[in-house]
Amino acid sequence: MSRSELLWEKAKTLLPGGVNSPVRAWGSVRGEPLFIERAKGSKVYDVDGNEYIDYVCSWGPMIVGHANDEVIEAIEKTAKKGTSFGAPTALEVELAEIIIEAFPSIEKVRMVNSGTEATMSALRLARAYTGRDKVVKFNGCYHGHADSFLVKAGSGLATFGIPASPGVPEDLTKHTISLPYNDISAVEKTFEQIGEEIACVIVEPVAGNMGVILPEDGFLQGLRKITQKYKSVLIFDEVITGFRISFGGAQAYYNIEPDLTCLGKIIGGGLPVGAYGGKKEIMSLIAPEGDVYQAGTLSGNPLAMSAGIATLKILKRSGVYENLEKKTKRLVNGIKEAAKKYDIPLQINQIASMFSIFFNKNPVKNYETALKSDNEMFIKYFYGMLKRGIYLAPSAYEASFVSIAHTDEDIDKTIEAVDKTFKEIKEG
Ligand code: KE4
Repeated sequence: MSRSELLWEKAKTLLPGGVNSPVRAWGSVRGEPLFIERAKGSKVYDVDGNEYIDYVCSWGPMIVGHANDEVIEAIEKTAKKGTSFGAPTALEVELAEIIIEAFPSIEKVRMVNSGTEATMSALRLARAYTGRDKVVKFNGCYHGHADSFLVKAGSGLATFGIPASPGVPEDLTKHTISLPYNDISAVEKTFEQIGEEIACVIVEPVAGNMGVILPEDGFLQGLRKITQKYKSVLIFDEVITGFRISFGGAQAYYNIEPDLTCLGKIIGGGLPVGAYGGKKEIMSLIAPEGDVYQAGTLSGNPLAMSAGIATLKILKRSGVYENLEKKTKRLVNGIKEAAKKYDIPLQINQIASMFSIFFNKNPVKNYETALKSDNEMFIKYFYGMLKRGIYLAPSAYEASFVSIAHTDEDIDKTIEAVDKTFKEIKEG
């Protein structure tokens, strides 16, 4: 047995499903996960010494590459002075300043320890600010595992969410309405019916949890207009897109100003982090300035702050996003050419340095279409790429990410692996 296999057998006796987060268990690709021992730049290495070009990037955070020298140096320097004080530090002020400068819609920001905490707190804040209980989300968007977001769409419009997990009370999810992504008329109809009861709309401005799905023209603008009309709070969940799509996130790219923004992943440079922020008028309700309670022992942790600051300083340098997009587009074009060469029906949604492949004849513009993709093809693709040294997310409904550490040689090797994998699939 390989070391991965031995560790897997042991992990399954100690951790639920052998993992600390479900998607890592490779259930969607019916496999057994590799245990990763170390990583550097664009590469990850499993415990058996195999090297892979990594497009998971820890689900987004590692945009400057694994074990980036500047990030590691910042963490080491900070760690030598202690790891956590439970007291204010200059580092959290510095990271807050960088975020507020990058996101004009954010006048005040609160650090937390995960994206889930960020969206959970933003929802509580929106409910307090409006005095309303209802929340609108979108099918296929994932905002972390807070109860209010674990809902399945009700059967018709404006019908309330059904719990998507045991342990989530229907009493809570009845306040959540989940609508089809990119369907602005469904949002209009819902607001016409119960707009005065809706505290907020929360949306991934570019969806990254049903595969990558881009907002159709007018969708985000429509959300902004409707929430202003009904005085509901518009929350952009930019946990993935923040500092990924551009230094100012998706809101800068699409020039839309939400009322609250949730961040995570990249701003912690690979350490546990989340943040939510927005207009002073709203954020001032958060304790201790206001009465909306939210707290956290390790919020603003010095190590996470220093890793985040080092990461954002690198991203702020000129040409970073142009280069990321150029590499990503070259990879995507190479994949499209290989699909054409072997006549494999495929859609690719790409923006900046994130993309997804759908084995689907039709353009994928919402969750309902994404679900019609050929998952068996994805599994063949996943393993075909893995055996050729390419490490992809073990699910058709996750995003692939390119980092500044991915070289031209990495991109060439990946395109070659795609060609060989598609050839192998075609020849059966
Ligand atoms: P965390 O609690 O996992 O830090 O963040 C939750 C979250 C919130 N909002 C968006 C848009 C997110 O994508 C996430 C978390 N993303 C998933 C993968 N797409 C994390 C991976 C995992 O669950 O292990």
